[in-house]
Amino acid sequence: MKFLEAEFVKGFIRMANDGWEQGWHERNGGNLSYRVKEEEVQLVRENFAPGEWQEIGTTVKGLAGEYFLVTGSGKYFRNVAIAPEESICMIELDESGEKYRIVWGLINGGRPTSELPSHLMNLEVVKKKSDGRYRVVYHAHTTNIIALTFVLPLSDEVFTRELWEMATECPVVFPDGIGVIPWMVPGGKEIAVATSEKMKQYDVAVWAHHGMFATGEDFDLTFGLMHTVEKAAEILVKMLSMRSDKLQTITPDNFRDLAKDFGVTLPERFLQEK
Ligand code: 2HA
Ligand code: ZN
Repeated sequence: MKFLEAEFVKGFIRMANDGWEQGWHERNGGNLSYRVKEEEVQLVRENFAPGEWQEIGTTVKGLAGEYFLVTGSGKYFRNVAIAPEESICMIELDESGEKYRIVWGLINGGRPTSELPSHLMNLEVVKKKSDGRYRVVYHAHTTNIIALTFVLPLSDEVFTRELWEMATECPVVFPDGIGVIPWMVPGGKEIAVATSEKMKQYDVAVWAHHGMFATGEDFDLTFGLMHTVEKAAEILVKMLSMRSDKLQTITPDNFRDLAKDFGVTLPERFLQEK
């Protein structure tokens, strides 16, 4: 099968374009990765032209030998749908989990996303916590979440509770809450370790003054998660722009009732009286 005709490739490209259309990917901002299923690898294997092995910059033993579809470093989400073979690539990891090689894409040269260590360390952690179901990691420069990192305390509890209060669906969509990481230099192992620590517990991590990471089983769930959190952040920004306090809101007991009816568990540490 031609590489670009495979459904998983089409889904990846559509998600990248959806993020561009949301305004989350100025210039080369953001990156996306997908842990490819074994049967999907077989579908497109005839297109592979393996390059040289390169260092990942970290070790991901739990992903050894697997294949990933990832956006390219310095490439623009705006171009993914019109020139995917220049903008994205498929990589293979070696058996030590320390090296990768490009097997398809980036035909005009380039490397996988500058955030490859964060993507792979997150994918390793979420694969483990979900018994292999989670396959997508998405990083976007979501405007309203970034704005909130200047005015809210950078705590998991505050971000989770404030965003939950902004839309009734929020605690159902991200019942585990969200993690927040203080400003760090992007692109390296240190921020990758900090983010993957948060991902053991949450499906969303906020990078202060930078953006967000979201993870999930497939493109719909992961894009939907990013979209829901950012929409809640937009409501909070609007609310705080009108006045600094709330006349009324969703209360801790409202959340407990919601949790019962929707069959989700909401940790009590997010439901403390303020
Ligand atoms: O430019 O978003 O975090 C890509 C990025 C780096
Ligand atoms: Zn970024």
